Amino acid sequence: MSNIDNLSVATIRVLSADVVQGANSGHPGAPMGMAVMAHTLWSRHLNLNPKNPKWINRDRFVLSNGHASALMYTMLHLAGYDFWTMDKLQKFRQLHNPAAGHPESVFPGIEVTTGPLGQGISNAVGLAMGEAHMAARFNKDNFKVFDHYTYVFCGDGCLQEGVSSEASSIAGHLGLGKLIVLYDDNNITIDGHTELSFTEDVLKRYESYGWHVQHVSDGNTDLEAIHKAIEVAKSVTDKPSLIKVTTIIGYGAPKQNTHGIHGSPVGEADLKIVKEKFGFDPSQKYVVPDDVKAFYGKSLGERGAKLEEAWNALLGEYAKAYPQLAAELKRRTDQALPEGWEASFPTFKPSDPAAATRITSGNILNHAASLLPEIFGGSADLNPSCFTYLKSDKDFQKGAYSQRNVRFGVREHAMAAICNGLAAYGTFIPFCSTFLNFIGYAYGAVILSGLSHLRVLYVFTHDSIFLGEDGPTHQPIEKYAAVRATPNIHFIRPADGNEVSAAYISAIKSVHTPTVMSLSRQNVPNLAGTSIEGALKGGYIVADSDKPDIILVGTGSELHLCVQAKEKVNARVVSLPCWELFDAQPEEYRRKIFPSGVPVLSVEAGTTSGWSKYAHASIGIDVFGLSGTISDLAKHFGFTVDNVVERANQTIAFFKGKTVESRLDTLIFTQKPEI
Ligand SMILES: Cc1ncc(C[n+]2csc(CCOP(=O)(O)OP(=O)(O)O)c2C)c(N)n1
Repeated sequence: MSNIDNLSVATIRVLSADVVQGANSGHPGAPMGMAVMAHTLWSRHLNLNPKNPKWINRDRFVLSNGHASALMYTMLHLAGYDFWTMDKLQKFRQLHNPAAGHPESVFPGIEVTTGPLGQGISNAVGLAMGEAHMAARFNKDNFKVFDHYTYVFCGDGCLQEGVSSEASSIAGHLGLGKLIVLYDDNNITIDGHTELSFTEDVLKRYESYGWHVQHVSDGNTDLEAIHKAIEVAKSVTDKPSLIKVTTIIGYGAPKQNTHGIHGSPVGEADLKIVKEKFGFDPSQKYVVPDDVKAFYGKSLGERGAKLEEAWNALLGEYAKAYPQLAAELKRRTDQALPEGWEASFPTFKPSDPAAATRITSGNILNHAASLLPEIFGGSADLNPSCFTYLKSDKDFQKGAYSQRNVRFGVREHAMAAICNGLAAYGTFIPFCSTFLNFIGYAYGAVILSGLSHLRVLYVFTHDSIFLGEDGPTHQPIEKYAAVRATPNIHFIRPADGNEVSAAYISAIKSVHTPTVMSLSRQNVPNLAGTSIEGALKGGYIVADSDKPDIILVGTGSELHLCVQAKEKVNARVVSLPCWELFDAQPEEYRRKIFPSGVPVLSVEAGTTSGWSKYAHASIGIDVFGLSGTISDLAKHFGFTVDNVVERANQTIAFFKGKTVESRLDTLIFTQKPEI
């Protein structure tokens, strides 16, 4: 290594260790071990402009082993991001400081939120698919407006996770040549040596996925070998690349090569030894030598700024040659929706034929996709059931990256993680589909959609016991409550066609929030009184009475039971397709819907958990479902008009003569959710 490379690598090791020591919390081992990888990639390969972190043709860098966050902040600081001041590094892991425990994508230079192992590398597959699609749609001869790499750092942990196997398998199938993963092979995880639980030949596994694989045997000092391996990986254009880089965790620390250095600070005394070993003054902290600053300013900062300048010039020429495409590209990168896009969403009348909301969803998704080319996605092998195939397009496959239908295969977790990557890319509205109950498989990534403020459309069907004969393995019970309890997710369970239109409009408009749609397998009638405007408020009155004895509130396929029950009960009927949207309405509006003095009975074919927020009584299901015909299941679980009428009368009788406070009269001491 040259002197400046040596000094830079030492700076990365020492500064990362200082950052963790300062917080007295964090993970110094991986940053110290990966310092040569980081320095090689960032100073010689990574194309980004720290002065414009959102430059659309930047390389994407993902730190999949997010616990090595001290390395992320160190590199962002060295790279010259104005945002990433030394002060922020010194407040690592302190409340409200962006240098959080694990990297969070709301901050500049961090592409995706990582920490739950396996997610980052899977998001990166989405980022690489995003680049491939944008290039196929927008590039022209001599105008490579989209032309960049997606780089990933990951460790043993990420490659043990199932989600990374799913995502890597599809990445190999798709031949994503611009995805390059550097695997920190240090043989240590939290419990100890990888011999305890991880002994397969990872390179062989990846080779069989269809990846190009290489091994760098000395990742602690051999910068040139890492550099060369990255060069080779870049030259392989038809396969993703995995470079296994063997390193020593905590390189340079007395506890190096042990799990003791994985997740605890180096320790003041040992840190002095580290600093002496690397030629730093042990009495000083948070030091970046001027030479290193200057080197990064040139090797990354100036280089990146020049690259963007050249790209801007290219874009200028492109705009002259292809003005319409250039305008569309600008709209996509601005994430602006075309004027008047929502006006054309269909409305439905009671005379329109009954239809399963999954089928209406299929039609509306196709309508939306015809207006918005940024809609891109697919199904986990359930297109014929979920109706999520875009008729305008063919399959997104190797050699057909311009198409929009992704065949995710039976890989629900990776599907959701890939959609997060696509959303994070910045020019997509990704969607994906499976049965609602299988959200359990995808949940690790779904939570991150919410946490990372990513607009992903989860089109989940077969949303209740009324899927029938497939039985309890496929019937969601607790899922409604689980999703509703997750912050920053809209769970929308539309009752009919109008509400499906509303679900899509809301999902597309919610730029910073994912939407989980809960759609029926079985037919539901189009109801009088439903509307797009009402459903967009999350809850509204569908049918009313002068002085109702009871309020029947339903969602999805149970709303029509409430409407029919009203013929025999003096009731107001409320549709509540989305709690989160409803809770965000002004208090006055919410109180008009659920006033004091009238008991509320909820009717929903899932867990009753959570309904006490609005209702005094509930018809629901708090056991697993059963296999059977729809009508037998309806009778067994009490989802018949007769039972709703009977329970309504019981509820009215129970509350007669008692003071009925609105359930909204509850004090909830909590942070307000962002909508
Ligand atoms: C999904 C998930 N499970 C568990 C953890 C807790 N965890 C953090 S790091 C780690 C071990 C990772 O080992 P490796 O990737 O080899 O990291 P290194 O020891 O090299 O730092 C574990 C289990 C996590 N962050 N995410």
